[in-house]
Amino acid sequence: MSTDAEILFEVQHGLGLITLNRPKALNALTLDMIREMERVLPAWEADAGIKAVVVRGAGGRAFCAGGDVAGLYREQRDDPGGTLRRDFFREEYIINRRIYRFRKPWISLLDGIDMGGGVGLSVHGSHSVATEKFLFAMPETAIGLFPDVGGGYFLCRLRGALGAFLALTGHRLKAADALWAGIVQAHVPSERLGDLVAAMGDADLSGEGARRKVDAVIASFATDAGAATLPAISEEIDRCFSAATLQEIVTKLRARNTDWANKQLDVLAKMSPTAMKVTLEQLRRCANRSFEDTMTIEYRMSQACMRPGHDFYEGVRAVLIDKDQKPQWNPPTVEGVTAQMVEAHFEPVANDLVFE
Ligand code: QUE
Repeated sequence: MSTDAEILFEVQHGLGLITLNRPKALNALTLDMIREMERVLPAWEADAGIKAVVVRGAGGRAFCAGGDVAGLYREQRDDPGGTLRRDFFREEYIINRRIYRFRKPWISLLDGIDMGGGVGLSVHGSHSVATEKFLFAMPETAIGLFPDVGGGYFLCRLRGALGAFLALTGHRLKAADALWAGIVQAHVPSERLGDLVAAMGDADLSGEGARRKVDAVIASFATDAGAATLPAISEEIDRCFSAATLQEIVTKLRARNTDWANKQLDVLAKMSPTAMKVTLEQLRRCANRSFEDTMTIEYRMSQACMRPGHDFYEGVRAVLIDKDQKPQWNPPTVEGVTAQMVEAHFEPVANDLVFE
């Protein structure tokens, strides 16, 4: 096994161990990494010698910062006829669904940044463990995208309007808040993760109760994550972010005129107006849908975001390429985003992603 590969696969003590290995890019997910997972995971799921999958990030800073959106940007610029923008989202969402439906424990060790595409590799599995270095966000509206990788599934299932709040603002959560939200199941100190994996390798995880057995092993390493901050703002979040339209959310935040509400208005003012309206419509359409239906909707949305001139390219340029942090959104205001522009993100595409 070469250790300069972007993703590493090992089998140890009956555990399938995946290491995302692009530490300089915070382990951002490439199509090659996705394809390697799709090559290995069906075999691991069928292999009676593998009792669970453990996934982690190399380098000590990140689990996974997201999808390789810079790669998508470069293709649009240098190779407009390329197929990466078509294939990347399709194959990524197929992996997200494979994790959601995986018939063995899927245990994510979240020892650092877990954002966007990283969340899609962790939150749909059976167990997510966060350390003191854990940092969660769905930050896509900052780059003109929407919270994909099944954001339409798990965000809709968070309490109250928390999902809409996280999706629109990209608000970051540490372990205590992620526990409170139900996004992770335990806090374990970073220095204990090696022992946790060893204990998982020693454990008998066979049979029906595998999930509970993994719960017990993780619980034996779990420590207090400290105080959560979300409980104190939960009522305010629900009051403002449960409104049906972006304009109403903004109106409610303005009417509050608290430090917290004004801060949220400042945050929203930086995000793509199109992406925010599309995201609210995503959450509305995905509510109470199956995982598979959600991914079909999100695939259509992803392809709309890849069309030339979409805010996505301007967002990636401003945040990751030129790093000027000054995207020029088009349209520049929420009022300029028409219903027709939003609707265009939900229309069927030529190569629709449909699960039987
Ligand atoms: C929104 C995003 C992403 C982002 C920043 C945003 C995202 C993503 C990255 C990222 C970060 C560091 C890297 C890298 C990519 O940043 O999805 O290659 O080294 O992958 O505001 O959605």
